Parts: sequence; C-alpha cells; structure tokens
Amino acid sequence: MTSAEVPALRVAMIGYAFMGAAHSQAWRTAGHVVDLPMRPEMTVVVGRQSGAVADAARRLGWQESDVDWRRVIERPDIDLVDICTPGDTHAEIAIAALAAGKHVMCEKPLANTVAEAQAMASAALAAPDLQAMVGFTYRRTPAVALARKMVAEGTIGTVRQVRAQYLQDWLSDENSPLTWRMDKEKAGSGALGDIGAHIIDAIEFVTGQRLTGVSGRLETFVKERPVAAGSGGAISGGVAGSEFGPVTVDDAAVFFGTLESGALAAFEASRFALGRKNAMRFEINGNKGSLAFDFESMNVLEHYDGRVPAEAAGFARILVTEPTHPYLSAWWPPGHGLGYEHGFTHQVIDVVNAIAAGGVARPTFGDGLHVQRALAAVEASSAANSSWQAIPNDEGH
Ligand code: SOE
Repeated sequence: MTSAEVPALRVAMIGYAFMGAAHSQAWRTAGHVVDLPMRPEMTVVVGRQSGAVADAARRLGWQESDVDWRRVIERPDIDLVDICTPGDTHAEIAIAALAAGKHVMCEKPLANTVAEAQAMASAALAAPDLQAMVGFTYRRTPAVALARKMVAEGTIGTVRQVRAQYLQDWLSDENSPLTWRMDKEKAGSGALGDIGAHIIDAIEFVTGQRLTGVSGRLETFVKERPVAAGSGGAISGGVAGSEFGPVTVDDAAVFFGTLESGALAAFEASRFALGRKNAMRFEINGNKGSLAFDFESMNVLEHYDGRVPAEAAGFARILVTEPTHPYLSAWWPPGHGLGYEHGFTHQVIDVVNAIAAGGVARPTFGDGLHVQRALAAVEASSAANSSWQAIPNDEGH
C-alpha cells in the first residue's frame, strides 16, 4: 500500500491537559515509529475555553479546536473519540460517542462510579464493531508486558503472592492547592482511583487473573487545602490561593485481596510517599521464581530463578530493550531506553491495529468495569471497618 492508499483515522480528542498532551504526542508520532495500517489524523481537540483550546491545538498539533464535544462527536469526519477529561464526564461522552458510531479511547479510571462504568461497558457491548478501550497505559511498558509473558509461559511457576505499590509524593506538602483531583464529584476518588486503579489493572494484566475480593482502608491526611488560584504544574495543576476548601477524596489507600487462583495480593497507593515520584511497582512470587518491576527504572525487569542453586542465585536485572522484547522492535538499539510517553505511543499502535484488523483492543470497557468494581469494593470495605468485600465478575466482559 502506498501512503496515499492508507486510510485515515480521524481523531477528536476531548481535554488537553496532562493526559491530552501525552495522547497528542502519541497520535503525532505513532505512524512515524511503525507502518500503521491507518494514518492517524489529529482532526480536532475540544476544551471549554475557546482561546485556551485554540492555543492547545497549535501547541499539540491538532488541525482545529472546538468548545462543544457534542457537536464534534456528531461530525461525519470523525472516526475515533479520545477522552482525556476528568472522570465525571467519561460516561456521558463515551456513551454518546459509541452511539454516534465512533471508536472510543477513554482515560482511566473508566468512570467515577460502578453504575457509570456499567452503562459504558453495556454501550460498548452493544457496539461490537467499535473499539472501546480504557487507558491503562502501564500495560504497554515493555517490561510490564514482558512480565505478563513470563508469567503466562510459566517462568515463575504458580503465582502465590503479589504485592503492588503506586507511590507519588506531590500532595505531601499540605499547602499544595486543592484541584479537581481532590474533589470526589470530579475525580470519583483520590489516590485509590487515580493510581490504585493502575496497579489493580497491572496485576490483573500480568497475572492474567482478576481480583475476587478485597479488604482495605482509605485515609485523608490533609482535610483542607488552599483553593487553586491559577494554573500551574502538570499534575498539581494550580497555584495556592488564600481561601481553603475541603479535600473530599482519599490521600492514600491500603488494601489486600485474592486473585482467582486464591493467590494473595497486597496493594498500596499514596500521594504522600515523600521521595517517590512515580514508583509504580510490583513483585510477583511464584513457586519457581519471582519478578519485580519499578516504573522509576522502567526499562528493567528483575527475575529471580528459584531453581538456581543458592550459592549462585540472585535477582537478575533484565534490561528490557532488546528487539525481541514486547514493543521494542520498532525502537532504538539495545540499551537505548524508552520513557513514560512511549506507553501512550504503544496504546495508539495497538488501537489502530485493532481497528484495521477488526480485533479487540484491550483493556476493554469491560476490563475497566472490573477495576471500577474493585475500587468500589475497597471504598465499601474502608467504610465498614475494613470488612471483606467480594468483587463480582461480569460475565461477557
Ligand atoms: C497523577 O497522579 C497521574 O498523572 C495519574 O493521573 C496518571 O494516571 C499517572 O500515570 C501519573 O500520575
């Protein structure tokens, strides 16, 4: 196929802050990294303020901007809607986009409530020819994808125990401003849904097993914060003003659960782990070995082979940069590592390939619904003195 014959995939992106910038980078570059079966066209970016969204369009590489997502999803020249807004708008936009016949990519967590996630997953099931994918991009870090492959191939044997942490510290300063991420109405939950959702998905992805129940505890260390007076950094997104407002979400979440096989899983998500910037980590212990990953060293996967005699045994550091490693054949020579943004590029590559081939791009809205159920179960457990909460598994998702 000559490049002129490759069909276009015309994209509308809703929202343009941190995630919008990461997604834009991926839409701009994916087709230059691999030969895609469709050519992404960055047709329009949508935001609420016309001046700001027009600036974002110029900066991020979108052909046009608009302030009305409803008008945009009805446009016949849009094939895919990429949702990068806070969680309170995911359900409405995604359901309307699927009804309008568009493929959907939606940032995580899928929604703010189980009811919204259920409605989204049902809308996706009702549109089997459309992709409805949720953005758990850490799955697409080569070392994480390699861990899944090694578990599936039996390299570490039967999984007995897993532990996962997602540690950040951007809220440990109690004067750090109150933004939408600390507002339950907008964000659904705090560290739990924002970063705890990532480790739930990562563990379910790597082990190939879903969580079946949990017990947990949430804590809000700083109950009031100065209201943001202006825009600022990428995550904290604001400059502190003089007025104070309540924090209505958790600052940290600690929970444990069981996987389908009965394996034990322990989780911790915190925005107060001083010194840890983006430590998305896990360790998996099987009866033949262990695997360990830390996103702060994202090009490395550690493997302990329990069959090696004790005097020579130890964790081996696999530098996941070989062309034979997941996603790596298109990138740099061995040892020339990848970064945070590449997970988003891989996400675009996977969704475009799935659209062209008529396959299913995972994680689906059904997978996202399951994570949502796990988040709700942790919240319910915390509210009931950490009592055990079973997590239903939705058939067909
Ligand atoms: C903020 O905690 C955040 O931007 C999350 O929202 C992202 O999902 C994570 O990848 C990085 O941290």
